Amino acid sequence: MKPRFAIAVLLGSLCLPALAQFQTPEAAIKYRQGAFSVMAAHFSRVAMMAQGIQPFDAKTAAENAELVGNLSRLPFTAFGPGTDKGAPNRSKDEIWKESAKFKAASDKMVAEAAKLEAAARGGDFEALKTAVGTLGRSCKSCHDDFRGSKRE
Ligand code: ASC
Repeated sequence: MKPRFAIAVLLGSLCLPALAQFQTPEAAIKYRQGAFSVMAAHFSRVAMMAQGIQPFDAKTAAENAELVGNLSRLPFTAFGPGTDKGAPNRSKDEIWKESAKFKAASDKMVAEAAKLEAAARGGDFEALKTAVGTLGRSCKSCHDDFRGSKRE
């Protein structure tokens, strides 16, 4: 390895943890908002079937629940330090002040989304209803604790 290249690689790897995936706080905020919003769209398609608002179709439920499972794993990485401001958002300071509690809530949501995915794949309507209820409560509990009114 040429020395100049080696230095570039070293500098690149040193910058990586800080910048993990986002160049700016605004980019992180928009990313997590986008992930939540697409997740909500797919969750609501499953939830509407579970609630009898839409007819139950096992294949549609499984496809949407799989997306919910995958999308649930995205937002947490976009709540890094310093991403409280940079674009309008509803994050509360508790996200960073009680970061272990926030991480636990996020992990719970991801786990419940995985259960929803498994239930939908199994095709059992009662199991799907239960999983929709648990995941919905996990969304709500995190909103109650960590989502506030809009800030710039
Ligand atoms: C949704 C959605 C949420 C949750 C929450 C459940 O479909 O967008 O944030 O369910 O409302 O209480």
